[in-house]
Amino acid sequence: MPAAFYLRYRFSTLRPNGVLLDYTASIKIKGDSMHREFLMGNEAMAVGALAAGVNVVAGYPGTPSTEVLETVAKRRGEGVYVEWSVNEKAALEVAAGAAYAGARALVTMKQVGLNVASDPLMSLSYIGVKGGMVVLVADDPGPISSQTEQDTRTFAAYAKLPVFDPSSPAEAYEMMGEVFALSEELGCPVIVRPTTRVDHGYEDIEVADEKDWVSHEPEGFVRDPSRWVIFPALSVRAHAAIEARDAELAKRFSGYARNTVVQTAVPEARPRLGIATHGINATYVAENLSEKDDVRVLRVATPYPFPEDLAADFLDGLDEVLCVEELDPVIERALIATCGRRGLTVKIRGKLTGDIQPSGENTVESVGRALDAFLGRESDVARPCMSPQLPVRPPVLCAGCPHRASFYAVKKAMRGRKTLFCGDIGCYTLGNAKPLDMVDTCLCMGAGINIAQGVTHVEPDTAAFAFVGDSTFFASGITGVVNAFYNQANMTLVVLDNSTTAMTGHQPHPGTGRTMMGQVVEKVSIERVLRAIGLTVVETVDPLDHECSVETVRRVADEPGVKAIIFRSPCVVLARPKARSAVDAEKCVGCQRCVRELGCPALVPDAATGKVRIDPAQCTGCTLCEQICPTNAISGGERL
Ligand SMILES: Cc1ncc(C[n+]2csc(CCOP(=O)(O)OP(=O)(O)O)c2C)c(N)n1
Ligand code: SF4
Ligand code: SF4
Repeated sequence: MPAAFYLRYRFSTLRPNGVLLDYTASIKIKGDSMHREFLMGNEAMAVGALAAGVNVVAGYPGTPSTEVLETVAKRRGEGVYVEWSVNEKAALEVAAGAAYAGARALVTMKQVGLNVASDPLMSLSYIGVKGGMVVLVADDPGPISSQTEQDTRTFAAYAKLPVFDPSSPAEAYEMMGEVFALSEELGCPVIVRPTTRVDHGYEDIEVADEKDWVSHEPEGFVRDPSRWVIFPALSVRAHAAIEARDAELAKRFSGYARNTVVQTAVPEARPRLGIATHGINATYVAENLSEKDDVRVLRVATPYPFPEDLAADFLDGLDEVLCVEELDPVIERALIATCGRRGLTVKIRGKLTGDIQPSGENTVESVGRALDAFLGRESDVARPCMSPQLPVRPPVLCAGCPHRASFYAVKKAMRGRKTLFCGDIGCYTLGNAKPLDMVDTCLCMGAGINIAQGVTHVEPDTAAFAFVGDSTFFASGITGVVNAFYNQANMTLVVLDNSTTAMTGHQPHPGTGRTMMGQVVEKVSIERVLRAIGLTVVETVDPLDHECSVETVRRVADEPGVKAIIFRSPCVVLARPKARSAVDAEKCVGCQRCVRELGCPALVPDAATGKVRIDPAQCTGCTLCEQICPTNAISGGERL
């Protein structure tokens, strides 16, 4: 089965120790009847999990992982339970509980989500599971849409859990059955870590017909405190067992068919140079090699436990190896260790030697340049045409976004005062852009509320505001408010409630009253949560009512202690306009106050006259500009 994948690399396969071995995969996701589908990598993994008989799927949205769970929700059969959990820690614990009860469970998140879920994951590594449990963590080289460029392969080694690194949507689909089988066999969670180009790349792949999907009946939870209750005595035993298991697994992975050594088909070749790679980089390497290149290639699909025996076979007879990797130099370090342990004198090059860029995403072009230098060749490999340089377009809040109105109201209300505006993660981070310029700090989800408290301990005369989105409030904001209230902080919490998780594609959350199973449920009220914590000043305002918003901020900010304003107005992508605003050119005096103060992309100044017109294709009729124009030149807007 995997051989077909490697045929695309135009190499003849070579394993110095003989035939490629596959470990037993008890979950067959290749059925008797197959069909082809053009799938995104994330869709492929979702379908792979369903075909492998997954029973319970939980996750928290985050690019580039989000579509996995959304596809499960769309394509699941009756017996499959799916939820957007309140955050990644909750998701991982829900999946763990299901796996304790013998279910096959999948949990999905982006790489920074694993930081949130790391507490249960580290302990779960010791406790283990009964049903197969797959932890799907999407990494984001670049980063393109994340705070960090962390590498889940490194995290997996830290957690001492096996990790699989797919290099294409088709392989990611096939791996799902293998990892569920392995997890069940070993009794531990297994991590799958695709990167953005595998998550979001499309491929025409062969998948099992639905009638052939595995049906898995969980045994149910069997009470056994000696197994499910973590205590130091259990951890002492478990740690020793994990070390032994991972050493054994490293040997076994040397025979795993997706860990491969291949070499170019140059007649009489005796390559002295090797390339070690992984994931999507394996495809970039293949794109950049031709039959003329006399080179041996190691592709590592299981970076932890590292398949050292296979790596030693690969290194045998080579002078130098270039490690083509993204994020951490995981393979590079493992090869250096292999050489050290086995007394091999092969020079290992890569990120640590400056031959591969130490950070950022690799491309076909950047890998091509690195290979040209390493192989000492004039490149005659036809490179795919470079995409044209596009104008730089910094991200901005959408026209009519209610977050703009909220920021503008706070800005106006607090003008002239010593303030601190702590932001957070979501669309509203874009409030940092000029002309709003309303985000002084942004660290990670939920952090702004605590950072505001920290600053005021040092600067008590600062009026501190913490802006948090509704999804972020539920994910990791509530504990910050409890901390503030309990520790007698003096700050204003501003919840920007657009009734959705907008940044990641409008997923439901506890405040929306919808679940991923399609149920309409009681909303968790942000007001009631805040009052239950003990806040006595909690005001809810429509940010598009500018005057009322400014007056509320002025009043609330002067209250002592922790107080809250909830700016509630639906995301503009979900609330279409009834009528758009327009500028009366006769009345417009060209002062450009609307443009200078709001920065709405629908407001277009005329370079010659200075007068402004409104782009009807973008305007959402939010009326904010109407409310601030000094000559009442703008009118006509209406929101549904
Ligand atoms: C730990 C973590 N998990 C997930 C994400 C991905 N993510 C970025 S913003 C966001 C939530 C945004 O929703 P909300 O707070 O409601 O703000 P909105 O975008 O709707 O304005 C999520 C889940 C992340 N950055 N960090
Ligand atoms: S009404 Fe004004 S501020 Fe609102 S979207 Fe239209 S142009 Fe922008
Ligand atoms: S604020 Fe009013 S008068 Fe000034 S430029 Fe905008 S539309 Fe014209």
